[in-house]
Amino acid sequence: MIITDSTISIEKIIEAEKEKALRSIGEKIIHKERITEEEGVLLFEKGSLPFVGALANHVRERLHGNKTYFNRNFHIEPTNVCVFSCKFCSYSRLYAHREEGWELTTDDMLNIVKKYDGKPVTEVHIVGGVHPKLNLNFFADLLQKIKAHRPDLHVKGFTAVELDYMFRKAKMTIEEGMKFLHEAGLQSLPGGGAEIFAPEIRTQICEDKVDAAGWLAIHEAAHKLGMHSNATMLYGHIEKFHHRIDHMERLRSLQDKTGGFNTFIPLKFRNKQNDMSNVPESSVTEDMRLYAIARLYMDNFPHLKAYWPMLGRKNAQLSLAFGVNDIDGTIDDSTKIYSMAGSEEQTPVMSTAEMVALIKQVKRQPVERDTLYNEIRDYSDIDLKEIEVNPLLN
Ligand code: MET
Repeated sequence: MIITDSTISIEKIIEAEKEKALRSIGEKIIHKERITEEEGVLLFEKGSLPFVGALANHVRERLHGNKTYFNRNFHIEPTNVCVFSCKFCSYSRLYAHREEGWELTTDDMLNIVKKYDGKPVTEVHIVGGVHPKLNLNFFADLLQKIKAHRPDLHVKGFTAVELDYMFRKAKMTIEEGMKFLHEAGLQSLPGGGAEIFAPEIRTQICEDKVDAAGWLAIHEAAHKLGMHSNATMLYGHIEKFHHRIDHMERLRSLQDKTGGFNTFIPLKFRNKQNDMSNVPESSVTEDMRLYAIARLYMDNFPHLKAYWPMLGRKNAQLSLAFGVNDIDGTIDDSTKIYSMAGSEEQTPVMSTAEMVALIKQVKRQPVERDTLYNEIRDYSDIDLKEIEVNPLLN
């Protein structure tokens, strides 16, 4: 079935589905009932793209209407030198080969922040390799200096993997370490390092970094301090459908407990220049099915994000019809993680005008947000030409 007419009701789409078990999942979704793990797996096994897509779009519009969020942000990647050897990673260099990588000083990083003085960015996103010589005090000092220079810039930084290493080296508990960094200026956590939680996959692709329980405990500790965080899932490699659902289930359970997650961000495995280059990448169809099923399963996550530097901007635009309501930020060519893994976005930068045009082209409503999803500006009625010429808007 091809959905070409947006006036076809979701009830009709469910009714037309041949598979009874899928029809019953559809009924649950429209009655706002939670779907089970078995039903999640069934959607992956049997749900056609039009079926899961229409349901996900229904949920997305129920939650957010046409609103599509983005922010104005930049990244700092302090180093790509890393103690870990994740097989899917195209970015890191071991300490023994650090001359092939980069190690920024505090001043280098402050100079990156200063480059944005007077520019209307609202967030800096800090992630990178887990460097054996950069410790908790180094990063606390960096946070303090960034906040002293620009107090209104929201600092979202360090994956649970990076934090786990920092806290262990500092011999602090998770709670102590998190409080220490929070007081130094850390406001939110990004979602990275989650990969796939199930140990039979995790040990094959990233055996030496923090396990599922450790990752979740760090996010829980952040939530307890009133901080918010995001969660990712690296998909499309050697995991099976039930591993994806198991991953989402663990996140959904923690979210029931804390409510501290903002956004779920599926991350597509890209296969260039890494130890898993023999594994083929997922198709765009499978990517869109994944977004849709994630929207249906993660019923307590307010937002679903398509990270465009990984997916390419055109596919990120397409995902707006499959449950996605956020396409991350302007980025300003400040991250190398996915370009090094072979993404078509080799220099990830989008102006606000480009971001707005991308969203408007598919008849959605572009809304700039801050890290915590406070709305900053609705661009629906602002002319693209005006955005291009006004430095405060672009
Ligand atoms: N160091 C991070 C992690 O494994 C990833 C960010 S840089 C590739 O969680």
